[in-house]
Amino acid sequence: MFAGMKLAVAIAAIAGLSFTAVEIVSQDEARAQEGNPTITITNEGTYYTFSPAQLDAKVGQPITVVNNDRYGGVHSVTEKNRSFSVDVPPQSSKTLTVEKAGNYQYLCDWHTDAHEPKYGSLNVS
Ligand SMILES: [Cu+2]
Repeated sequence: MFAGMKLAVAIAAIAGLSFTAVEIVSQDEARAQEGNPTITITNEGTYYTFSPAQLDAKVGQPITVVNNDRYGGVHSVTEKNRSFSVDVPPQSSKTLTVEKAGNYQYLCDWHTDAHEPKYGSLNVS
């Protein structure tokens, strides 16, 4: 086998392996999100967003709050009447659980007017 051909085979093998690895990670993430309701905070233009804007969860079920703010800000998920609140440092996630059923509106305590929409909705049943 020529050296060039060996290199091509090696590159193809590495590319194949990394493709498989990426595939496994994304399936795990999909499975994690299925069983675990997740609120993701991101930047969209000049505003921050809570995604999804409306989320369903069960009483006592862990809700993951992911802070993907690429500018490195701390954000929170704070219920309008402060029945629950969690601060999430940049590029990390925290778990929130709500122990009482209800339809809650929450905002970010750090930037009350910089999230669009201002309130996210969390329906706990
Ligand atoms: Cu914020």
